[in-house]
Amino acid sequence: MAVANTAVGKSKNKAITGRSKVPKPKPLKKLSPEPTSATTRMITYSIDTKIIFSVCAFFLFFELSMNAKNNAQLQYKNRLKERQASFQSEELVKGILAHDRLALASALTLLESNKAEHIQVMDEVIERILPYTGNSLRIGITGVPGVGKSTFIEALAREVFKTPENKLAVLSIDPSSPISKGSILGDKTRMNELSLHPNAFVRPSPSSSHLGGVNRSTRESILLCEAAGYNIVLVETVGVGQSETAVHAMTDFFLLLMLAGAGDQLQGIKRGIMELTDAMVITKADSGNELKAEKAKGEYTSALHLFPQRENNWIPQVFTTSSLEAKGIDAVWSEIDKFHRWSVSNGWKEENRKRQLVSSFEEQIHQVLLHQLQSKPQFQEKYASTLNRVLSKELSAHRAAESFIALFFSA
Ligand SMILES: Nc1nc2c(ncn2[C@@H]2O[C@H](COP(=O)(O)OP(=O)(O)O)[C@@H](O)[C@H]2O)c(=O)[nH]1
Ligand SMILES: [Mg+2]
Repeated sequence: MAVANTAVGKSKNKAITGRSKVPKPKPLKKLSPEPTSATTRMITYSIDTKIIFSVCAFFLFFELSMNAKNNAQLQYKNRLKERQASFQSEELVKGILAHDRLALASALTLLESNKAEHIQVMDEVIERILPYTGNSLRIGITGVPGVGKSTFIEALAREVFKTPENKLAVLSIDPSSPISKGSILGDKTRMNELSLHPNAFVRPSPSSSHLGGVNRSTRESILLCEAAGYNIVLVETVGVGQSETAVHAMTDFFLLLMLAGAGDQLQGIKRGIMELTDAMVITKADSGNELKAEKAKGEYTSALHLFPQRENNWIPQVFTTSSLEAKGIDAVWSEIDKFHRWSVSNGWKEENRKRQLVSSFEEQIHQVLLHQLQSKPQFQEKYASTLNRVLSKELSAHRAAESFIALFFSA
């Protein structure tokens, strides 16, 4: 179109100059033909391409800037979380070392959490309080539900507090019943009377929190209590399942509570647990039950003699008690105290603690390894296929485990 306009303009100028012979006006240059459809397509195409390019560039720029912004935000949030975590762990450590009950309670709550940031905080806290741990007598108490553990602990605490400097922490492992979805330790877990004592700290221990289960969380709960100034830490556990062996592996003195006349079978007490006890207590020796309790004491004393001698040469005794009538509790406490002084003076306490740490370390290796394997995306599939080969008798369990682990280490 621009070309056509110029032609018209030139012929007009010549007419104005007034020359004699007015030249025939040149025929107007033929307007260039209407663009063909191919040209239209080309132009449209080039315009489209430009538009597309610009749009793409815009979106690319937008995306990049958004990404950069998001990354910056994420980094900021992570830095903030880290700072909050270290701030939180700093506060907790300070509080615990200042023997502040609230700080101890908060730390124990965080131990129960599965949130990554809480795990990070608690890992930091545990590491920092470690130098202030270990200076306590750790007592494990086990027995079937209803045997009277919680009531016994309250009665024992009265003995403990006859020495005013004593500070007692009670951790109750309460494996909530999977059927009733409720606590099987019941209301007594709270130990209301004991909880009110200024030198006592009562707390249900997380039965299984993050990586490591009962063992790790209870062990770390014990450490927290020690760092918070408790010189006696008592762990109550139900004598069913695995928790009593776990508790034995983290305490210095292990006490088994039994009912008179209920029968070992009924009480679900395995021979293995009797082998672990440092003392046995026949509970509820009152209300006409005294003779039965004395008889049970004799039977269990003979039964304990049948076990091979302990590596530490300690001879476990059997006691009868009534927590309600405060009978026999003082004898049990003085036995525990005697054991403690004896095991400190002959080095057994230290040796046993060392062994416990070694097995705890080995156990954690298994746990961490398993956790890392489980976090691999192919874990489920490979696990199922390898297990099938074991079930179909194609592979032995040992070979299967080796090849299963190799799958992940070679990847
Ligand atoms: N007669 C009598 N009853 C007791 C004694 N100790 C505990 N009990 C009762 O036994 C029941 C279970 O006690 P508890 O301490 O909660 O047992 P846990 O489940 O082993 O902790 C409660 O009703 C107590 O009152 C005792 O020494 N004598
Ligand atoms: Mg109880």
